[in-house]
Formats: sequence, C-alpha cells, structure tokens
Amino acid sequence: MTIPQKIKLLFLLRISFFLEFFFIFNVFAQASTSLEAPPQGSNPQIKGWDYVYFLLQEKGIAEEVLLPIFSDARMSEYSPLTFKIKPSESHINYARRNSAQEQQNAFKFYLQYKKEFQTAEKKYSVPASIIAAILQIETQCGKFTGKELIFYKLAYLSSATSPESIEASYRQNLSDDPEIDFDTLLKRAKKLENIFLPQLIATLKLAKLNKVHPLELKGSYAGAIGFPQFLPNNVFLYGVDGNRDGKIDLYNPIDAIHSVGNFLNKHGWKKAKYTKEQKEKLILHYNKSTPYAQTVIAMADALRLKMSKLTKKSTHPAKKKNKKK
Ligand SMILES: [Ca+2]
Repeated sequence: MTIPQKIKLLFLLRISFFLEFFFIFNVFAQASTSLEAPPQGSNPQIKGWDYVYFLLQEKGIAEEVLLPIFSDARMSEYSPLTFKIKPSESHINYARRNSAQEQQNAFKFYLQYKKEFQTAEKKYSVPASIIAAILQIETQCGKFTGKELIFYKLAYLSSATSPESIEASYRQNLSDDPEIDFDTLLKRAKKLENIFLPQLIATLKLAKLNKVHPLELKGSYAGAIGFPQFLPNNVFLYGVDGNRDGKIDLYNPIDAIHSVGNFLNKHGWKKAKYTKEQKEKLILHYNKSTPYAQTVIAMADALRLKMSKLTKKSTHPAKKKNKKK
C-alpha cells in the first residue's frame, strides 16, 4: 500500500470512527430524553441503586421504607442489567425432568396430600395429576424453592431502563447485531420494567403482610417464590389459603396445591377434560415455554396412570385379598 493510500484509509477510518461516535452519542441523547430523568446526586448509602430507588419513590414508596432496605448489608452494590433485545427461549431441558424418579417423587407427594389434591381438583376443575406435575417440575414438590434474595433480584430486573443498563445492553446487542434498532431496545427495556417493577412493589407488600424484612424473602433468580414459584404479585392475585390458617403461605404444601389449581382455573381451566393442545395452551399461562407445558402434560399422564391403579386397588380390596390367597 502506498503512503497516499494509507492516508486515505486512515482518513476513512477516522470518518467512520466519528460517525460511530456521533451515532452512539445521538442514541444516548435520545435515550435520556425519552426516559425519565435519572435522579440528581447520589446517596452512597444506597450503593448505586439511585435509579430503582427513584422509580420506587415515584410509585409512592416512602424513603423510610426504602432506605433501610437499600442500605442493608445484604443488598449488594448495583450493577447494570444487560438484556437481549429479543426475549430468548428457555434453555432448560424440561423433557429430562419427566424421569421415573421425578414421577415417583410427585406421586409420593400426591399420596401424602391426597385428600387436599382431591378437594382442589373438585374446586378448580384442574386434575390433581396436573397440579402435582407442576409442583414437581417447579421445585420437586418443595425441595428446591430457591435461595436468592428476591428483593435484590427483582430490583436488578426492574432496572432495565436505567441509563447504565441501556448503555450496557445497547453495546452487547450491537456486538450480536450491528443493525440493532435503538427504539426496539428501549421498548424492550420498558417492557422489562413494566413486568418487574410491580413485582418488586408486591415484594414489599408481601414482606409487610408476612411481617418479615423484605430481604428475608428468598426464591429463584427471577424472583419466584414457594413450592409453585409464583411471582410476588401472583400471591395476591391467585394465592389461596388452602389450610385455612388465615395466611397464604406458598411454602405450605396445602396452600401451594390450592394456589396452582386456582391459578389455572382463573386462566381458563374450567373442566376436567381437554385435548392435549388445549391443555398446552392453558399451561403456557403458567410458564411461557412449550417444552415446559409438554413435560407437565407427559408427567401428568404418567401420574394419572399411577393414580388410577391406586383407585382400582382400593375399589377391589376383596379381589386383592383373594389373589394373595
Ligand atoms: Ca394457609
């Protein structure tokens, strides 16, 4: 390459650098005008959570509620959320969960709470086998309910529209797709905020109701709690006090059984029989993953078979006796 060619190339590179710089600058200027203005000044006590703190205050949550939580030692420092512009399909291999061992565990749980399962089935029209399969796939019927601080996780997920999250996510998405549309990214951020901010507020409400510190509520990395892994707001919308002790406690197996039944019933499960496709559609309300819904149905089919064998045995005790002789 000759010297003039090199100069020309350098010139072109500089031009593209400036173009890129102006583009990014423009994009962030646009972001800051189309989003709420971030709070001015920073309180070191709240460890960088100013933006979410501001969102919560905007929703009417008082400083005396927020400051003790965000300044608590259990609340880690804020780091921006990087999200994908297109929601990615779950990579969980649900089909693997329908093993003989998992079916056995769900069946054992069913036998332990048989009466409650039958009551729930009558009350909500949702087969016991479906409820048991959901509880098994969610948490192995309460064995693994998650150890994450849900207030922290939901605060993090609520911060999608923070300038730091927008910037980090823009850069990450840009490396995947150089033609990424900034408005689509902003819309996705707003959607995430609209999903998770109400859940964060519901966490505060739930903590108040249960008379515990919000940072004592534990669950999954996505903020779901209890045997059925409900998001906090769903506890208020679909939770049921199945054992009638005056509290909705999703760590209580009976409340959990009733709550899953009620959730599906309120989402349209109104009768005992549906086609496989109809069942799949209804279960997608619980978890928007087709492999999840298919695994629930497959496990429920296996459980129903075990349950029917049980009924046959119990309805023909004499036959069984004779056989033994
Ligand atoms: Ca209860």
